Amino acid sequence: METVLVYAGRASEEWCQRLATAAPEFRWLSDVEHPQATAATVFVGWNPPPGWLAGLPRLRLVHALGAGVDGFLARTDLPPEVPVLRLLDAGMAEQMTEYALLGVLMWQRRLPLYRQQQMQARWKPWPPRPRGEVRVSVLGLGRIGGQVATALAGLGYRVAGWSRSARTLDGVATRHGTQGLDALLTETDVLVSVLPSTAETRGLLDRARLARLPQGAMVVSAGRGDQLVTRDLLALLDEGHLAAALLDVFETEPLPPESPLWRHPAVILTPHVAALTVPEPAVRQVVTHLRRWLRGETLPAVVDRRRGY
Ligand code: NDP
Ligand code: OXD
Repeated sequence: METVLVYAGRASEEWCQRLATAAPEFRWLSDVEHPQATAATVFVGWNPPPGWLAGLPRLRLVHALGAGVDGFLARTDLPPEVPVLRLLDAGMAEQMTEYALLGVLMWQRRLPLYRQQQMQARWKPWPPRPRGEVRVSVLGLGRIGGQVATALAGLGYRVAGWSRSARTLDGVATRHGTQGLDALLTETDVLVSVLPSTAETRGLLDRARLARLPQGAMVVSAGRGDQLVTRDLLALLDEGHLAAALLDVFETEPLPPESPLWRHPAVILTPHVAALTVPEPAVRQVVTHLRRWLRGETLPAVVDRRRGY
């Protein structure tokens, strides 16, 4: 019987019980002090404390309880030969679509401008912006971003998308590569980033790229915070080139109290909640993946460590 160690902070025991109920053929443990813990061959969880995985000498597989694995790949206690699996959508794409839509509607219905007018007690209506004229660009067209882009296109927005390799998506004008990005930015009213954090995406949205967005554009950042250069974003907001930003992810989380983002009038921020892990589909997926792994079958959720996602 394979032993699986589970860690999810204060929710470790709850996750452990859910997983044990769904797959009793594994021995599930959430207590690292348990005498059997060092026998664990599999780790399932999120953000274990630094050094934690070094206590598992027989570790052969890691399954993240999330979609982005940059945190796992940056660890020094995770041997490079141990495969890392991740969640594939598992209920997160729908939430991310809602989050993106929130940003798109803010821009479409001119909420940042009406907010400014409200502060000045100014009553001034503006003409409507038809959906078909709102240009939304989604960066990252994977399990989550792909669904965000097609859902927004289905609602009637003019959607473009960007990925590393060439992709085809119904109703979405797709581009890839650096040149593809530069061209796409000039035709974007609302930029939605759902990219993973990798060596290639870190610092991607800097002043030069953000300045390519048309005057008055808006940024929605929900992939990883290190893609967006905060000081460049703030400068472009202060200069009035960008209208607003809806931010869910940050280079340092929790966002430090001294960050100017907290109090900037054109920024709305949320504490990394754009798409939370949903227990039922996540448990189903983890169990399916572990059973396939046990049978020696091909796994669809293995992270490519060289690519970084
Ligand atoms: P996927 O791995 O399925 O998709 C990643 C997408 O990003 C792919 O389309 C990929 O291109 C593209 N991409 C990666 N690197 C580059 C690059 N250098 N240039 C252009 N495109 C690139 O990931 P998911 O869709 O499952 O998740 C995406 C990210 O969303 C996660 O990594 C995580 O960081 C974030 N996330 C945030 C949450 C939140 O609550 N804020 C919740 C869940 C996830 P290609 O198609 O060519 O491979
Ligand atoms: C994830 C996240 O990657 O929560 O799942 O950001």
